Amino acid sequence: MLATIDSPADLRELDQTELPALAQEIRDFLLQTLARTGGHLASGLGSVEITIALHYLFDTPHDRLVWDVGHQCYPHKILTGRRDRMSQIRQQGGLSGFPKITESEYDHFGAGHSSTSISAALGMAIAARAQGIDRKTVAIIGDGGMTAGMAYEALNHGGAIDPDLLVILNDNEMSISPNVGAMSKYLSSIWSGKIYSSLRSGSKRVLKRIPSAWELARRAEEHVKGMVTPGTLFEELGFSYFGPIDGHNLGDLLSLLRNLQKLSGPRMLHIVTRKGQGFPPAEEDACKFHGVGPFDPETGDVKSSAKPGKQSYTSIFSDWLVARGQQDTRLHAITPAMREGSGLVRFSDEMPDRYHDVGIAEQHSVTLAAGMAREGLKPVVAIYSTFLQRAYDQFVHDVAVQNLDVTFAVDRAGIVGADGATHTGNFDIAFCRCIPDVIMMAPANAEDMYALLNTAYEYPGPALVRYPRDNTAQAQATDIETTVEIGTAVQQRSGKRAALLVFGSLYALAEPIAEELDLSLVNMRFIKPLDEAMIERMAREHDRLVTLEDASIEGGAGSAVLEVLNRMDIRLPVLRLGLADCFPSQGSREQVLEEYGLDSGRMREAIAGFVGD
Ligand SMILES: Cc1ncc(C[n+]2csc(CCOP(=O)(O)OP(=O)(O)O)c2C)c(N)n1
Repeated sequence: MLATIDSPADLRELDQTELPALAQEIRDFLLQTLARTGGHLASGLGSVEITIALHYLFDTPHDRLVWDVGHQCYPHKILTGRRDRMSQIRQQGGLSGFPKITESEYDHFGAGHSSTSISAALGMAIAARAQGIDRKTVAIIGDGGMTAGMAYEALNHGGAIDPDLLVILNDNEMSISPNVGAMSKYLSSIWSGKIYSSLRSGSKRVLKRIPSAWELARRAEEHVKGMVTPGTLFEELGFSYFGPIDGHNLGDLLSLLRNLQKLSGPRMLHIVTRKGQGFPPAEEDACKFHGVGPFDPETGDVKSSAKPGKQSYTSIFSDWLVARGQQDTRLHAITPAMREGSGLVRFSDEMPDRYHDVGIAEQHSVTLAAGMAREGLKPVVAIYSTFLQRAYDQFVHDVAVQNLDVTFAVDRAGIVGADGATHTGNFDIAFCRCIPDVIMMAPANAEDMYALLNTAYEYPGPALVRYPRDNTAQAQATDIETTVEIGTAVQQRSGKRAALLVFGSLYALAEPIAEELDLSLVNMRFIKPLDEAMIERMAREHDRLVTLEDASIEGGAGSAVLEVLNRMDIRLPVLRLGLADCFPSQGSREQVLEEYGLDSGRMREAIAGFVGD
């Protein structure tokens, strides 16, 4: 059946009785495809039925579907004419792993970061009304997405202005790891409470009897509402609440959605699904299969990507955090919903009282840390560079202005690979280095990583260590002692003509180039404060300077070097290597670095040309 569906129009040709079989085909297809490529599996397996139901009933692309985060939209891509390109998802030149407005007319709003869907859909619903267009708008958000403040800002607004907006709350009790927080408990209590069973039997009876007339639909609404008083919280916010219903039961989904289509105003449908549905290894360990590399579709065994003698920067941070936490009980670790990705699993197991998963709440995570620091704790916020963007004002206003002692472990700084532009951490240098009293560092290797984390932790104000989604040569030992003097760089090599000033992990690529071209080589370590004496000496001893960073050139560390030279009134040619003014594309980290001229071959060529070789 799936082979005959090239658009939702084809889907609508099917009889409703054929849809469960189609759901099975989509699952099989997803499994076989992602087993080869890897990607976001578990969430997509859980959203198959709701995707079918929405495209079956709603007039897409005229009606708008807005997927939150977007990692669960693979079934949507399969049903909207992209089935043949699924084997290239998240690869260079292939389909994005998220909805993307330039990719399809069915992708009504781009995503990647979570909890934007209700706001965007509300904006669209307001636009439809303002333009006199008869159209339905649907936001689909997970229970994880519902832990972010932005989702409530949108509910608060939408519930007061009567938009024609349907919010589907896809509740699987999982964020990437098990979901946290009071809202998560509230949703579970609705589902597990007695009300559920009475609703299920009651709603089936009701739905069978619902004729299409408006008045009866309204009466049905009242009836259903009467059965689901636990949704009061959403009702109080102005949303008519429906559910919870089993989000894998296509019959129930279609019946209820048909009636919801006839209503207007802000409505919320709460569906309960299972992450990884239909693939036992993913049902049992949804976290492992949230975003997964290639795996065996029979057993679920994931192919190892470990490289001998190498270690990820994340795992070094993980080792450091555990060791430092054992030594200092003031250390509290905070993550906005990224326990696994940020390397906090061991810390959470070993020091659960000092571990805080705050949900997808980056803003809160940073101000929470500020509050802790104000009272003498030593918080470490583990956060991806791209998600730190969410907490910029909290970083400036709550931490930096008050010069509070918060350590930021900024992971995924620079090129991230398959997630592409929405997740690339290319802006953190530019947006952090303009803030007074902050120190910002970038390690060139494992030993640096330990030393700079120790330095950040000892520093009594805001300190950031940025490191990439990459491996480095294995560290000799876990070092929680060594610190370095603030604002000092290390000259590693003396050469002729030009000096290569390297900020961070691209150092490993720069070293052989410096050897080959006989250039001076400096591991800058600090982005802020810069080692101005070193920059001045390098500028006076050489004809040219080259700066290198895994970050946006605009506003980046190389630009900071130019500012220093300008202040010193030193004039010499400077080549700044980094990410040009762009939203970097997706691919493997190596492919993307190559695309932007940051692989060793192209870098060597650019530097050789610049120094006149
Ligand atoms: C602002 C932001 N922070 C963190 C993430 C990382 N992230 C991606 S998916 C996800 C969990 C989403 O859970 P949920 O919305 O319930 O969807 P599910 O995968 O359970 O279907 C998280 C934390 C993100 N995408 N955006």
